Amino acid sequence: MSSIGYEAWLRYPQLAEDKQEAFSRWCGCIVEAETEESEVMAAAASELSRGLGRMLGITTSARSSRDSSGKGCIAIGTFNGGNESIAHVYGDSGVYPNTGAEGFAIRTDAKSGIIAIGAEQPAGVLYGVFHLLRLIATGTAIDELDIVEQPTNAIRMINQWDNIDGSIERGYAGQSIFYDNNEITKDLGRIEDYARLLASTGLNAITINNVNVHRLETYFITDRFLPDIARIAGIFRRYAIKLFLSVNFASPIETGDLKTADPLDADVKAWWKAKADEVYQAIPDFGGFLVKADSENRPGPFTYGRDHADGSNMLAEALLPHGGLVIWRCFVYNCKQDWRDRKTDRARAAYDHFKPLDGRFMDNVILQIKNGPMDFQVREPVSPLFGALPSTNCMIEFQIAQEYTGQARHLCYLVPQWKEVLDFDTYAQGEGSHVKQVVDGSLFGYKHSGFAAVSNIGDDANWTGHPLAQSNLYGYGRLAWNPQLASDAIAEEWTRLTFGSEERVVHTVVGMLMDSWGIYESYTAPLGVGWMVSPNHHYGPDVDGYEYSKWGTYHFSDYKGMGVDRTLATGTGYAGQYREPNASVYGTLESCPDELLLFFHHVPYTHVLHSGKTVIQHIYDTHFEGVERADGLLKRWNELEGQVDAETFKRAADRFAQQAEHAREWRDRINTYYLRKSGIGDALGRTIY
Ligand code: GCV
Repeated sequence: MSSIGYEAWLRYPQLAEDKQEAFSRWCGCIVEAETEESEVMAAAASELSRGLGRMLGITTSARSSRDSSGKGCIAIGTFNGGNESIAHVYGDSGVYPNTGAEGFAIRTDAKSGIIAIGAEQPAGVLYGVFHLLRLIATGTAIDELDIVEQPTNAIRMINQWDNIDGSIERGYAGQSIFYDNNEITKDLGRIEDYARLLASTGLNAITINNVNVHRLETYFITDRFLPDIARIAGIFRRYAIKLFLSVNFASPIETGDLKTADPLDADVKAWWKAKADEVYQAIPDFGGFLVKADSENRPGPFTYGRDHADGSNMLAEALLPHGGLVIWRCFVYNCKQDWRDRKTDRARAAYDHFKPLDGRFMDNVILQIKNGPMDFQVREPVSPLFGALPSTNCMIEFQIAQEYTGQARHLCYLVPQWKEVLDFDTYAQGEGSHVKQVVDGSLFGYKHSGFAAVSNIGDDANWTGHPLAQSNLYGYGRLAWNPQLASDAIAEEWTRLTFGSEERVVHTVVGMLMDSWGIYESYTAPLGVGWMVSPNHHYGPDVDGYEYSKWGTYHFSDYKGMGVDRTLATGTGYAGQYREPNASVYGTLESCPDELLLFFHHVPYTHVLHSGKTVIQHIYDTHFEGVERADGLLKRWNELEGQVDAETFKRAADRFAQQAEHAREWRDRINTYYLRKSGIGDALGRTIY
C-alpha cells in the first residue's frame, strides 16, 4: 500500500513481482564515466540507483564499464564524456541525436543489452534518468526505447515567496524550508530534497526569497548573507538548478550606503555593479535578480521620474559582465484607487505601463507577466501583454500556491487552467500565435524566455498541505518542460507515481483532479468577475469584501445588474488591448464567452447567456451544483479508503470535508446576496437564506 507524503512522486514503490522482470533484466549495472568530474552526473547516477533499487528491489551501483555478468545495463553519460557504452550505442552511426543543451536521448540497444541515456550536458542526463524512472514507475515497456526530448522553455523557474522570519507570503503548507527566525536554515537536507523534486520535473531555476523584499532580506546581496546563500546555491547546482534572488530596488538607500536609488545616477549604477561583482564572487553561476518595483508600495524608478526600462536596464548593466539576467515583473498597477472612479481599470495597467516601452529593454532583461491581467483568479482572461511585446523578452508567471483558488484546503488542479492560457491565440503574428509560442520565445525570437510560478510548498510533512496539491507542483514542472502535454496525462502520471498503479485509485484520483477546477469555479465568483473573497487572507466568500476598497477589484453589483464594463465603446477600453478578433469577441456582448461575461460587461440579471439561462439563474444553479459536486469529491475520495495509506487518506478526507462545508458557505453567501440585490427568485424554488 502506498504512502504519499514527504517523498511525493519520487517514492518509487516496489513493482509487483511479476512486473519486475521486464525491467530488471536491463538493470544489471549502471555504467558511468563522469561522476567524478560532474556533481550533476553524480546526482543522476545516485537517483538512478535509488529509483531502481526501490522499484525492482535490486542494488545497482555505478561502475565505469560493464560487468561480465551478461545482464543488461543502463549507461548514462554525455556524448563526448568518455563512456564507452554511450559511444557504442550512439556513436556508431557517427551522428549524435540533437538533444540541445538540456535535452536527452534514451535508446535501447537490444544487441548489446544497453539502455543508453545520453545528452550534451550532464543536466540532460539527469532529466533523462528521471524520465526513465518515470517510465518504469508507470509500467511503460523499455525494451525498444528511442526517445529524444528537449525542453520547450529555456527558463523553467520557481519563485518562493519566503521571508527570512520563516513565514511565506501566500503559503498554505507551513513555514519556510529556507529560513527560520531571521536566519537562513541550517537544515540543508530538506532543501536538497526539494531540489530533487524540482529537477525531477525538469525545472532549472529558483528564486529563494519573496518578491516583496523586506528590511533584512535586502541584505541578501551583502557579505552578511552571501556565504549562506552560496551554500544553498551549491545544493541546487547539483540538480542543475540556478539560484536567483529577489532584490529591493531601494537597496542602495536601505543599506545606508546612498541617499538615492535613482537608476540614472552614476553612484547608484556603480553601487549595483559592485554588488553584482560581490554576488558573483560568492556564486559564480548566479542566475540574476527578480524585481517587483513600483507595485503594491514597493519602491521603484517612478520615484525619480524614471520608467521601468530605466530601472531594469540599470540592473541589467550591472549583471551583464557576469551573464546574469534581470527578471522584471509587470504586476504594476494603482493600488490606491477610488471605487467611484470607473475609468481607472486595474486590468489595463500592465499593458498601459509596458507596451509603450517595447524595444527599450536590454537583452538580458525579461519581463515576467502574470497569466491574467488581475491576479491569479479562478477565471480571468489571458493578459493582453502576451503578443504585444515583439521586441522585449517575456516570460509567464503562474501561481501554484492557490491563493484565490482554495488555498491548500480545496482541491483545484490548475494544469487545465494553465493549458487554456498557453493555448490562447494572441493573433500577434496572425492566427496560430499562441501564448505558449510567445513565452517559449519562438514567436518573436526572444533571447530569453520561459515560465515562472509561485511555489506551493512549505515545511509541512507532505510539502503542500493538501496531499493532492502536489499534483500542481508536479504538473507545473512537466508543463514548463513540454506545454503540449495533456492535463489528464500529467494527472495520470502524477497519480501513478504517487499512489502506484491500482487502476481504481488511478481512475478515481485522475477524475477528481480533472473535475476540480470547474467545481471550485462553480461555487465561487461567477462568470469571470473574480474576487468576492475575504480581504487580506483571500480565503472564503465576502461578496463586497473588496467592493469599496482601494484595490481596483470590483463587480459593481446593484439592484439592476452586475459586471465590469471593459468595452471600448462605453467602458474602460480594456477589451481594446487585445488584437482582433479577440478585441471584438470580448468587446461585444453577443460574442463574449459566458465564462468571462462579467469580466467584460455590465449586464442586467435577466441577461440571457449562450447557455440559455439568465445570469441570475446561472448563479443559483452553479452554486447549488457546486456544493453537490464538492460533496461528490468527498464521496469519491471516501471510496478509496483502504486503498491509499491511512494517513494520506485521513488528511485528504478532512480537507474534502472542509471543502464541502465551505462550498456551502460560498453558495449561501452568494445566492443570498444576489437574491436580495436582484429581487428575483430561484426558478427551482430551492432554499436561499
Ligand atoms: C507577493 C497579490 C498577492 C500578494 C503578492 C502580489 C504579487 O497581490 O496578494 O501577496 O505579493 O500579488 O504578486 O506581487
